[in-house]
Amino acid sequence: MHRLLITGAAGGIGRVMREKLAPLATILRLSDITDLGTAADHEELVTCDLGDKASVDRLVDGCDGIVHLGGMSGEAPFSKIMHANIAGCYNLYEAARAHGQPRILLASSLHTVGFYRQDEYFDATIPPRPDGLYGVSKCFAEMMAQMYFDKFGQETAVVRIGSCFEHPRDQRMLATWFSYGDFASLAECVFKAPRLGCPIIWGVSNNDACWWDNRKANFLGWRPKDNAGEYRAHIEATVPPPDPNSASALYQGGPFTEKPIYEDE
Ligand code: NAI
Ligand code: 15L
Repeated sequence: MHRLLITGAAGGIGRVMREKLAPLATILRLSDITDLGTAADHEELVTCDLGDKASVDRLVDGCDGIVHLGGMSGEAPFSKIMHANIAGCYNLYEAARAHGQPRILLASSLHTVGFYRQDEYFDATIPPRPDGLYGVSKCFAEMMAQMYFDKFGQETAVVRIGSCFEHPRDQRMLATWFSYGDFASLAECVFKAPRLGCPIIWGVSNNDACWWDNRKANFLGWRPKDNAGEYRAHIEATVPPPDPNSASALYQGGPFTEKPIYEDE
């Protein structure tokens, strides 16, 4: 494709995808509200608040694909979730509708289903059980993707990311870890697929421990390669095991299930 937009490009996943996804497009348009450093020859840097509709409209103009990572990535007061995740998502879909419906890879989260237990195994047709306002905002984003597909034919890969970090960090992440390499290979499949539709895909590596059935996304031909199991011995040796009755051991959303509804500052 000619121009791929990555929102949230200054964030943890965005900084890595800035390098890994460069081969997918001639030009990478990178946006965030925070500093993005210096542009390489193939990069355009755009400071953009996702909550600002006119700015998002200009941001999306001329793009052939979007990896939407920007927004609040954890529990936060409602005003922040509302601005970045809910208004931001609406602004992005409206801009896409106005500018030729570029295919979108949407960063959803396991926190859409955080109140399911760790001894449950299911596919993406299970009803959501979000574990906080952040999870609810990701449910909203997933519904926006479905509605814009049904109403306008806008294609989106809804990726319910587990835990996307360099390495799994604790026992729960032995099941939820999503390696950067597997994220990048999924993005390649999403943007190269002749037909995408609006699937919900579990963003998770090929871990020995597994809570989610991804077979409905098999049509994409994506096969994650990394396995958090390779870190099990290291985690067990360095991270104290959680109390078996704690949220970290009981629920898929782990400690997110115990966070309060934060007040606005
Ligand atoms: P991050 O917090 O490191 O990056 C998010 C970026 O969005 C930040 O650079 C931030 O400045 C930007 N942002 C926040 N509000 C904004 C606004 N109003 N306008 C424009 N930009 C704004 O998060 P991370 O870990 O890179 O995650 C990326 C996406 O993936 C997020 O949407 C997150 O919810 C989702 N995700 C990440 C997971 C993970 O394990 N890293 C797990 C599940 C979902
Ligand atoms: C998420 O949705 C967060 O964005 C990320 O920072 C992690 O906390 C992840 O979930 C997780 O639960 O491991």
